[in-house]
Amino acid sequence: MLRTFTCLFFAATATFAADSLRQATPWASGVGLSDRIADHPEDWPLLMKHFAYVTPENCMKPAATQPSAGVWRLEGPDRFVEFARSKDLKVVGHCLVWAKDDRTPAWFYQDGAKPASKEVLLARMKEHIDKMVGRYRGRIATWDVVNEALADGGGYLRDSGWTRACGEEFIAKAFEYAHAADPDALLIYNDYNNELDGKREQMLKLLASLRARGAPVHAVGLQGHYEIDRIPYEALEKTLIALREAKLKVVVSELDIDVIPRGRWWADNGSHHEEMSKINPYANGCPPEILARQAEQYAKLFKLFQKYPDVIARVSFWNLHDGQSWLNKFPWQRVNYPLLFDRQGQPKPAFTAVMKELTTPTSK
Ligand code: 9MR
Repeated sequence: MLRTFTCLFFAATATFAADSLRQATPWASGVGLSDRIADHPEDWPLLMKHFAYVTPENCMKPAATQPSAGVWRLEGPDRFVEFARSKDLKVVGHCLVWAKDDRTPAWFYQDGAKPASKEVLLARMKEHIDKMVGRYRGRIATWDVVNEALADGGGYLRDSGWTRACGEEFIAKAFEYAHAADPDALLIYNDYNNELDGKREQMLKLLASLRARGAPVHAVGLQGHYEIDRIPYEALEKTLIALREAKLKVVVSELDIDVIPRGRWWADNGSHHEEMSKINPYANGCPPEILARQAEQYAKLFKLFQKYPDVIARVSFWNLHDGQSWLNKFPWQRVNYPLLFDRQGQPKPAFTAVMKELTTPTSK
């Protein structure tokens, strides 16, 4: 009798865990979501079954929240936060400063006809951060404070209105202001390709410098926008080890695996754009062998993550299912399949492979 009960108990536990990502991961399970999630009840069951943390895809960005000086658009973020509260989901605020000129509303940098001074720019940044972090204090426990400040292709920081006026000080200040506005919030530095050799060293230099200034950085976001057959497992592992040594937590903040390689889009001064914008190989469905390869590569990624449960605090996907992925539109229009769930919200081979990896004790 007891044995039967025990078996049933374990069978039930295993079935439940093998079925739900948020039950199976040793870290928090998250997802970036369309800002209109509150209007889409058809997405709620999938969302709540697998994810505990939600990041609004666009509505909390500076360009959306304060498009011109003192003009605030907070209905979208308010609805998002209220929706999350009603479903008992935790919100990742994204993002307070996006250190790219095309992502920062131009007014931030201008003071009449001349460029804003460091003092003016920092005062504007403080006002923005105070408003956002203060408004959601107690309701948003995690913030992407600074996004994408590291330069691509070597060097150190990305050139932007922020660095031109403030050097690297704006990054430390952003963290100080966010911490002052909510001392309980977990504060993240978020970037892409920061696990790669080269950009990793730039990041470690930045983190050391922030630490020396006493800036309250609690975790690093590795966005994890990968491409099939080009997942940088080794570099990623080196980065996880380096961040463990630096005593920083890691969040994989925007995970996906594009099945249509896109790297060449940025090569050779953009001269391949015209040719590439015609590439749409899977418009009528993704071949099973591609989905199988993607599944294998996702599983290998999760196998690696599982070696670092003390480092990885959260893994968030960027979008709920293939039909909602930003990669259907960026950098050109195509039908893409980067996530664990298909356009009907059904589990793909990648989901099965990841769950198998997470629930098979021998693979750890
Ligand atoms: O997925 C987002 C897309 O809908 C927006 O048009 C774009 C510009 O705001 O940002 C995308 O999300 C980005 C995220 O905010 C930061 N990391 C890279 C993400 C993909 O570009």
